[in-house]
Amino acid sequence: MILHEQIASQLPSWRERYKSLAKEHGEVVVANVTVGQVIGGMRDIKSLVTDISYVDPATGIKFRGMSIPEVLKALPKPRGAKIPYVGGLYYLLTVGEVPTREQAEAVETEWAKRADVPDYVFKMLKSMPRETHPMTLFSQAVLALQNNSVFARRYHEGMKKDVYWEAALEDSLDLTAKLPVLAAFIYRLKYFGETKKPKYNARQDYGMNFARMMGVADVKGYAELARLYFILHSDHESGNVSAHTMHLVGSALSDPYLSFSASLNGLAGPLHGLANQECLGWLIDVKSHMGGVPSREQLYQFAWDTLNSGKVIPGYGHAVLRVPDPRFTAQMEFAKARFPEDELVRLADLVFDVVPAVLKEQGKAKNPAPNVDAISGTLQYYYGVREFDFYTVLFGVGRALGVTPNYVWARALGMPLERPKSLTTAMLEDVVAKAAAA
Ligand code: HAX
Repeated sequence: MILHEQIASQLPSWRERYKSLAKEHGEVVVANVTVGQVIGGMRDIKSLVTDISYVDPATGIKFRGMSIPEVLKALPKPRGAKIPYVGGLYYLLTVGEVPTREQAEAVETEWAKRADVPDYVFKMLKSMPRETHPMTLFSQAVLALQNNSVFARRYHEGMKKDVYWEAALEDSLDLTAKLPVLAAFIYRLKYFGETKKPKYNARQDYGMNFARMMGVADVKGYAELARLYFILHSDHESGNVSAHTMHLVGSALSDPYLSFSASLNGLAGPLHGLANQECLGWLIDVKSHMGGVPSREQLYQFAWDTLNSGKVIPGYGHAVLRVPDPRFTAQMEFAKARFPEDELVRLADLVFDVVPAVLKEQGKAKNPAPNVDAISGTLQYYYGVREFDFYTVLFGVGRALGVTPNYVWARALGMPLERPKSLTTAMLEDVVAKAAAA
């Protein structure tokens, strides 16, 4: 299988570099850790390694060293499409090289072979109360698949450490292949009461399959958006909650299903993936409050009213980025190229014009610029996917494309159990007292 061969050929040199860092340079200091970081959510502590993506505060995410516009330009596209194959992105993230059309299509073929979901998973989903949050259903479905884990089975049979990654890759491909089916089934079940098992079509790509299984009216248009959305949400280096959770749980040698289900549970938090449903809610609130797209002055006032009521303006600010998120820009360009007159797109554009200034005046947010969530719901809404609480599931499908290659490489490089050290408050106060006395 194509990804397997590529990883296998790169592995000796990566292992050598990794081993040399650990064995010969283990004592070299990377950075100091401050009290502020210890009590501040470990913010910015440089303590993780990944070669799959890197977030530059000044320019945004780079996938294997490539910016979003470069990735969207370089990856092969399905015939007649403007947005690349998701399989090509998966190849790029996993292997570190831009694939040829054949290589991208080989990943798509691999997914088509593995997309079948066992019946008991649908039964389980159907038996859940209808009001269950779709992220809960999604995470449960992933967990339900766990008994098919090649990694777990082979581990219990006595797998050698240096081939962990092969079993991890098997699970990763099986899992990512099934996610569009699960997500689309949850969508049709929860909001339309449909119980029919969606069918993956081997002649269509990942994005087109998803669009068709979702049952949207404009399948071709939505397939383009689905590809863009999954690509943009795939990876954001490894310190964010969903990626870090996958890494942490995986470091205990929990298989990819167990690890990704945990990752989804982190993604479901309001400060992480759930933010995208809140962003669109805020935009629609503005629209209904003002009876349409407001004037700049009205929007300025509405933004201040939101802040004065103690709420954040969703879609703005970022823990690491200090510029507009290139994932926001890519989605805004997508919308402006296809439906520039849409009211919500015009409103999102106006918000982009007004809100950064408001946040700057308030002076709290370190980054007053938009993040990925400021526009993503608007695009879904345009294509008729208007159930806000489903949006995080879409994020989850995308996120799997980044966290599973990370999982595979973590096993390939023999990354150890993650175990940071804790201190008590008194110990921390002692550190401060000693620093003051010195
Ligand atoms: N509106 C109002 N206040 C904001 C703000 C916003 N959009 N963004 C930051 N602030 C405030 C913070 O609440 C914080 O206030 P306090 O000091 O009173 O606690 C202060 O500015 C400093 O925060 P920061 O250091 O700039 O930002 P953080 O790293 O703490 O948080 C967040 C980053 C993204 C969580 C934050 O900007 C926020 O809450 N934004 C709105 C929600 C949102 O868009 N979340 C989606 C993030 C993207 C993502 O990860 N998706 O999965």
